[in-house]
Amino acid sequence: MFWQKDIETMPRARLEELQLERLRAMVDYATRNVPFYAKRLGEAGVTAEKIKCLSDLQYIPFTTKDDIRDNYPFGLFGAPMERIVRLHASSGTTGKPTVVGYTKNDLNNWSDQVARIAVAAGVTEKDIFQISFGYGLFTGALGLHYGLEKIGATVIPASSGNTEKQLMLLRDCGVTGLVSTPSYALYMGECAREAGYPMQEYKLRIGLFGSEGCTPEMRAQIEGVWGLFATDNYGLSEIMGPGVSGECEHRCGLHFAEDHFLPEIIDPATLQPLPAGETGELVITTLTKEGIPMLRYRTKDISRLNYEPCACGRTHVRMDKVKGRTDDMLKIRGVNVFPSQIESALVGMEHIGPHYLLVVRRENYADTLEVQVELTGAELLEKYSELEKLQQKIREKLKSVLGLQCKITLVEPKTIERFQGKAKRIVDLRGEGK
Ligand code: DLL
Repeated sequence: MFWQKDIETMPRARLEELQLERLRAMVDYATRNVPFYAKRLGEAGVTAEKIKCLSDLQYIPFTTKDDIRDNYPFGLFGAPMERIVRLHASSGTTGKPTVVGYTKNDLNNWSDQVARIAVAAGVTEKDIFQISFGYGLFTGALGLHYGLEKIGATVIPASSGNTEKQLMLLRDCGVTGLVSTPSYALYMGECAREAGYPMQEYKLRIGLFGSEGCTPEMRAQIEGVWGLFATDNYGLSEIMGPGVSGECEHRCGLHFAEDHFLPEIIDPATLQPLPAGETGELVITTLTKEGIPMLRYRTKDISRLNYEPCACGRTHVRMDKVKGRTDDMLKIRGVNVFPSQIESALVGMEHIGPHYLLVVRRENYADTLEVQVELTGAELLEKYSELEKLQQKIREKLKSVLGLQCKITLVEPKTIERFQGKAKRIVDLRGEGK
């Protein structure tokens, strides 16, 4: 099923023509309306006329989160405030937030982009969706909200928190679709099992999960608990919010809304564009955004682009599930470690739950990685030799996946913190001399 079939299945040659046309217009728009871009592009000698093909994108300077912060709050806006109808801000916890603005056209495009990924996952107007993202400056809740309403689905703006009430709404309203982070969906599942109602009383059939990574192993657990079909969707507030890319029913990569966003992969060390098919940092240029145009925004997310045609008929490029962030990547004794690798190795192992915490320390000038893993039942705590065997098994598995010796700590059920928004799984104590 498609939301905007003509666009989603547009032949690539035509799509690329459209992108080129829009890229030129965007460079012109940014130069005329945003003094920051006028200066940056001027210094780099880039003008709309000089862009002859899509690969000329490489001459445009990058934009970073710091650029947005340095121009706080509205310095990068491309439209005057009377045309801005909504503000959002990023979920970052340090310093000033990055504020983004939307015109009416932006909101209209945004809801279509979200509707596309929802319909691609199988959502119809008959669905009743509970949105368990926090409503507020975060783009997740309102982004999904308007996209789902546009399709005609019923939307319950439950927001995050109060898990008991969430479960009551799911049951009493016959909710068929859930929007949340994958970690919260898993936590709700745990609570639902404990609440004692038969799981058959829940009617959930589709989960639209995003805003944080979710390994296939973790997804299988969520699907197992709820008996639903889950898809992954990606986005970031600096570019729009959710709806930048999302999986179709084949779940073999996230289709990018390429008529609105132009993706590239660069080497984060050399900043050079990488050839198609290589893994690196995702960089995005908005092609239609008026409120806050972004030219070559460095997302810090690690992914790969796949231009092979997809069985669903969509022609828009697929990005791999985000492997991690360049700033999430842990360097432990010279080895690059992504939390997602650890998650894949742990989830599904017998006796342990899907919740974990990574603690990095510096001891005697060497980095150490402690992996805290939660037991599913307390009975094993009594059996010391069994515990040791399990620890050994996890240690060996991680050694073979990461090539690194880790300290494994098994902790009692329900002791690792649960999150209603994005999960925080890393505690890095190296800067604290511990
Ligand atoms: O998280 C937008 C969003 C909301 C996307 C709801 C999907 C669903 P920010 O708060 O600005 O925006 O955070 C953006 O979150 O750069 C990624 O590192 C991460 N992220 C978002 N979606 C995914 C995903 C929203 N599906 C940052 N998989 C991004 C992995 C994701 N990471």
